Amino acid sequence: MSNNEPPANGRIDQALNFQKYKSSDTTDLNTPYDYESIMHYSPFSFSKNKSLPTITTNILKFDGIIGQRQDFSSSDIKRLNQMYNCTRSLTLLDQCNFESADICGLVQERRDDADWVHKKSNSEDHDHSLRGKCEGGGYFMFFNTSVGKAGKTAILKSRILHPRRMQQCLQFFFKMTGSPKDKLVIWAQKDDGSGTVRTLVKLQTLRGKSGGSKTSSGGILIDDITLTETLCPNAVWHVDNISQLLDTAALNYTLKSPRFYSPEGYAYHLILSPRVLVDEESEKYMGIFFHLTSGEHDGALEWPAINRQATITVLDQDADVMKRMSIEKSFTTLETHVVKGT
Ligand SMILES: [Ca+2]
Ligand SMILES: [Ca+2]
Repeated sequence: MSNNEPPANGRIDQALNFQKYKSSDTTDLNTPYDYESIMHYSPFSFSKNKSLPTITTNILKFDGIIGQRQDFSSSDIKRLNQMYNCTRSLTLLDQCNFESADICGLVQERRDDADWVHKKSNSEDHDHSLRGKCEGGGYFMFFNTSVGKAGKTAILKSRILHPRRMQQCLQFFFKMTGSPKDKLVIWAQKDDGSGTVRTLVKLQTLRGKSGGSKTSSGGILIDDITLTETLCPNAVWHVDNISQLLDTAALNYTLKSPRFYSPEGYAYHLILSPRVLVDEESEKYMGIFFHLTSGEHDGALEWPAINRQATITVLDQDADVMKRMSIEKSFTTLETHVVKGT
């Protein structure tokens, strides 16, 4: 169909309703394509022959949903709130928990070798959003690397997002169960300066588990993607079985993090003490300590490291970034903290 012609079954006098618009002429207000919108036309809108549709959906199950006039969709409400300057999140750009078949408007690339599969939790692979809390529910995206030729690729692409700030942080949960040769590559496609989004920047390459067999027997799972307009944490320390540690660890038992480096190059460790004795009656506190340690760049750094800020966040892992109740504490290193050697 050209820009101004209706489909074969569309009424000529309604051609206006079939016009295509450039993304620069419209705005999606940072919301995904919305099959459930109260504004969406139905399959037989403006048709000459009422038994043939003018609109069919790429995801079949939405054929019966488009054109609904029952109520606003959740994205309709989000867009209305934005258009009329009602409350909106200042820092959340996008998030997806893959619980709906529309996979938040992410698009499967057609010119690659395969597609990601929208998969339901099973006994081996669990969804992250619901983590078994809801029986029979929980979806994630899966790329099977155990079949097909070596080097096959499946690309999942977001719609164009419109950031409002200078910094963005992309976070998601993933699991790679295949061979060490499996790769999950994160790309960002950016404005090339002329308003066209096409400049590709490789952000990171994640690899399958080391020590696995040469031929892959598993795949790649992703879930709970969030894109916020904040600084990403400098380092993430994942402590397994934290609930169990909080209940059963010996008093004043400590756990040491790997060595991390700050953006400036200072090396540091975190120490976690799951049960700390604060006073005689109580031993229910968890302590987290931060200390600098020797590192590869020490010779080139300024010492003592005064007026540097450290922020420690205990991350609530709720899949919905808006509902997380994380705890955050910051402190700045001062002259008075320096312990002078003799
Ligand atoms: Ca999920
Ligand atoms: Ca594909």
